[in-house]
Amino acid sequence: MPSKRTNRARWAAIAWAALAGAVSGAVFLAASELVALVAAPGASPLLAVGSVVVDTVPRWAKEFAIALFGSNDKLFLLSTLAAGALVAAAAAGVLELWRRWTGVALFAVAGAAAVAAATTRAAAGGLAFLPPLAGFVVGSVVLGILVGLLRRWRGTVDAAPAAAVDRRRFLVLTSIAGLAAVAALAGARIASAGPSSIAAIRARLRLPSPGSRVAVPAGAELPVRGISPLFTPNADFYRVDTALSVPAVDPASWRLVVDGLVEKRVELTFDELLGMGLDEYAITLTCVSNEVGGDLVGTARWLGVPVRDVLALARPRRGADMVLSRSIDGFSAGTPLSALTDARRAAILAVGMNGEPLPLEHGFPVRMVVPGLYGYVSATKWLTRLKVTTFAGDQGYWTPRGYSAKAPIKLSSRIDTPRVDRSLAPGPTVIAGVAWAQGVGIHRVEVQIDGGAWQDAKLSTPVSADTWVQWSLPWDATAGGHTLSVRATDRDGRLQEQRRTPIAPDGSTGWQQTFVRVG
Ligand SMILES: Nc1nc2c(c(=O)[nH]1)N[C@H]1C(S)=C(S)[C@@H](COP(=O)(O)O)O[C@H]1N2
Ligand SMILES: [Mo]
Repeated sequence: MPSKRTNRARWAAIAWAALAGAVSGAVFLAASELVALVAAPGASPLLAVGSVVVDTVPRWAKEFAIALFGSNDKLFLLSTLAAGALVAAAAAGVLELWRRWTGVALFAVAGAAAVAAATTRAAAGGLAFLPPLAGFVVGSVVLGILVGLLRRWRGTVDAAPAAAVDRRRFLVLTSIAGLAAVAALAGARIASAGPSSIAAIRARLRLPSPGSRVAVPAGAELPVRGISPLFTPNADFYRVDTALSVPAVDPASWRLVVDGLVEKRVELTFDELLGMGLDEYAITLTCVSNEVGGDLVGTARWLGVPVRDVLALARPRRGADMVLSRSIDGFSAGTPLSALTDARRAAILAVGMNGEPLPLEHGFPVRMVVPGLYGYVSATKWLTRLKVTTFAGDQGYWTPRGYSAKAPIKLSSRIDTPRVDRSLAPGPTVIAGVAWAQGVGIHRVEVQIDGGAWQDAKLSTPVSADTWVQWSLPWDATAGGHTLSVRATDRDGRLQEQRRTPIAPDGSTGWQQTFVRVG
């Protein structure tokens, strides 16, 4: 029967082995991040595996992460993956102590999975296999050394002088490896978060001035504190995409390919696209994931070229009814061909946003913007290809993941102020917000206070039918709790749908209701 003492010693050895494994795992990750930094940007195992997770998680998991963490959902995913990797690495340490090479074998499985993930990404270069491979080699060597030292230390009698030496060797080497891994990981993060060469190229880029600018009529902006500005500043514009790291696309090597069901395959450079003539368009962009009252909506002055001008160069064939736009990172959106060729609809390839080149996170150097269609079926960022095709033969990224193939933006309205989370003093105040009905325009916005009569709000002068309008209603707020509701009617006389429906499969409906406490 093993004594208490040997039992305790066994558990101590297992704990040390787990630590050695976790440290070796950190070294694995750090080595691959460093190699990724120089040899194959974007092929970091964590990012590559994370991207595979993003592409394969069920819809409810994605919605849960966004609901819980908002724009931090990516950080949450990467932290979870890193934590999982360290736990697995600790297990590899214990395995390696139990039997030589078994821990290394576990590292090999992880490395192979990471190589598979990195090399199958849409943007993968020829060296994408290198970072995970380098990580595996360095991580396994460290694992072998640390567990070897641990064996020698635990194999000797505790009191023997040799044990003290082996113990010190193990502890010193484990600490050094751990600290080096943490330093390298932090360094790699800082280096990849710092201003990239593409950010510098963007900063130097001067776009030609537009042939026409957005005309902002008098009264387009209501002077109400707390209301959404007519044009959302780039820094505040919502961001939604599947990219764990922002794709770096150099305009000098950027090409747009137009192919598929066309008379002539067309390839355009960035300068050729700019040469087609740029105009400015005020368009409200909306995400299908926007809950009623949510903030995944924004308006910008987009600078761009009509998509129909580019399609005209390629001459779509009869029978085509969809354009599959593709991003450098593999995302794709299926847009009705008719929405892109319709001369009354300003579907554009945008290069500028609110007077600047597109920010990197918003699709630099070229993205699509189509008024009236949710972003996932139209607004492809980091655009590289337009494939003229059919709905019968092709699908955009989100269609097999539970969202409709076609998704016009639903008429909606939002209360910006007063806000649930701010206290309000009794007395005269203003209830205000925004409303949108792209392509049609807003006819009326009504507000209901505490279940009373619906009251007409004042509307701002619309910039265009594709732009949201602001609305406001003066209110003499009395002390106590109040319920505020809003609903809009479009210029075709259609009232905003009252029934609450979820965002999937084609956008939320319902009237926003908020509760405010006055006094
Ligand atoms: N390459 C790429 N483009 C994309 C997406 C994406 O995941 N990848 N998401 C789309 C979605 S769902 C929306 S709502 C808009 C959001 O654009 P924004 O991030 O500039 O606001 O981009 C669209 N374009
Ligand atoms: Mo979206």
